[in-house]
Amino acid sequence: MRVLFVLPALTEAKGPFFRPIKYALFPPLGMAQLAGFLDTGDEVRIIDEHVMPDVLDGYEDEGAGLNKAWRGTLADTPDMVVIQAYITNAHRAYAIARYYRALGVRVCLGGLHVTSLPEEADGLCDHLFLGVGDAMWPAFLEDLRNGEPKPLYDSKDYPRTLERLPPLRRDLIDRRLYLVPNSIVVSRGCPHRCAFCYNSGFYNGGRRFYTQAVEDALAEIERLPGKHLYFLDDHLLGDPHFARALFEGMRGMGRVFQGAATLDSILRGDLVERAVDAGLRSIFIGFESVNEASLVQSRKTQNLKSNADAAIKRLDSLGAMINGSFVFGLDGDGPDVFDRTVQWAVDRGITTATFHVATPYPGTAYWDEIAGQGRILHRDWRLYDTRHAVFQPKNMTPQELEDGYWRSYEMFYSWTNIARASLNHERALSRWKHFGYSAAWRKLGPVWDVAIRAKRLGVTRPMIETGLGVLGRRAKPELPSRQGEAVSLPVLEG
Ligand code: B12
Repeated sequence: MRVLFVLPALTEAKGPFFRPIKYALFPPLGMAQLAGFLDTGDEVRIIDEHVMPDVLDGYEDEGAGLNKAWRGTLADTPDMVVIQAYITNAHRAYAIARYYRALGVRVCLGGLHVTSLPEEADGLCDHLFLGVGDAMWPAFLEDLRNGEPKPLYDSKDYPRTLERLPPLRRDLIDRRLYLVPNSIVVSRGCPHRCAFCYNSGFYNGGRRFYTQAVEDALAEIERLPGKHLYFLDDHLLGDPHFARALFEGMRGMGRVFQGAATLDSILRGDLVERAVDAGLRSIFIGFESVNEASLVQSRKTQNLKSNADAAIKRLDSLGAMINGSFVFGLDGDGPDVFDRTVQWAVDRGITTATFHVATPYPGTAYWDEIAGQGRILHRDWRLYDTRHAVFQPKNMTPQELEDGYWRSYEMFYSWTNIARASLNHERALSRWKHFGYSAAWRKLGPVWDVAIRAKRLGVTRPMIETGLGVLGRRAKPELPSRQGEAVSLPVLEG
């Protein structure tokens, strides 16, 4: 079988003049995972439109033909096309599905967005997949071999497990195209139930949080070259037993890594010390809001119960940088929320901040609430990118919300605030680390862009590692220092 996997990109990621670095951060792990289930005799290719030529010419639904870059390749004559739709790329995913369907190619469509709104995929594909793919995808392949593939597969009808998965087909990924080819996922889902999170709908009807076997996770890590890893798990510390065993296994591997976790997990036991000991250098934390009413609305109970200052202090004393994530426009927020949030983050020495315009995703409790109140402004999913106000906020206008969002980035990454925030660390080394890192990330955009266009991201990696080498060193001398470098990337900025 000739199988083409496609991760479609949204228009912005394909801009002829500027392509934000965030689209070249991570390879399509979901596609590489599904490709792992195919037979050795199958011919397989993954196209990630974020970093490769578009599959189709033009972004119009009608009349788009195969891009000449792909003529004469597998993309020209596949037997089956597998497409992943997330919210902002859904429009593009549907165009690609239509194109191949019209050619009579078997089209499989899955991913977060079609799981929330399966009706949108009606008539666009031969097989629709709802939910996480790891168990239903091999079941589909089996049905296909037996000549009885079904039109609809739902992950709630299959066991949810990461045990005994075939290794990801990383050989299908061109590492040179990504800044962080060593991204890795060792779990699915999250133990929490925040109202705005896609998890609430995606993992319906079955296990909502589960991990790989520790040995499998360690084996996957061993297969990755270099030092730096980025765990894309929603909550790396979500299962303390698993996390402890993982960090124990990673000790001595000489890795440096980044990942995401919740506030409460930073304060629980000594897990975070074990993580730092294993190489954790920077952590993504969803603080979400400085307003209690907004935290209540988003059901972020783990934040309400936790002492943010204590968690930040603890990470600072361990030399781990923080990428804080904040959402604006929840019902507890008024027009003062932007200044207050930036001030809060600067005062606490948060190294990098990721701001989001609150965005109700279909399938979430937050969507149900806002849509139920008739506050959704439109359903152009391309603008559901957490930078546009797509709903009527309670205490400001949509324009005020968007303006405040952009202003927050400007304020947070002003030289004055970078300098101020840098000074809010206990140790001098952490202060320099903070200053160097946030300055580099925010102010060197054009350099990244050139590197992306020249497909030379691989070249920039050691550059950053060297640049941050000294800075990544452990702040606490009594904890054994295993390695010098850290690449610390904030992720998923809007
Ligand atoms: C990496 C990443 C990106 C990368 C690109 C995607 C990539 N390379 O895969 C980048 C940085 C470009 C990106 C951008 C955005 N992202 Co993003 N991203 C992620 C992240 C952190 C990891 C994705 C991943 O690798 N997961 C691990 C793999 C194994 O899982 P998977 O990709 O989901 O694939 C599995 C299933 O979905 C399913 N599946 C998927 N497709 C198909 C197809 C078939 C046929 C089948 C059978 C199964 C199947 O099976 C796969 C294997 O189990 C997720 C969060 C997360 N933990 O998943 C958010 C996430 C996907 N992103 C999200 C969002 C909102 C965005 C943005 C739109 C907004 C933002 N501010 O970040 C932007 C887009 C920017 C814009 N301007 O519009 C949301 C999506 C919500 C939704 N309803 O669609 C997520 C879930 C984060 C969140 N918590 O809200 N993102």
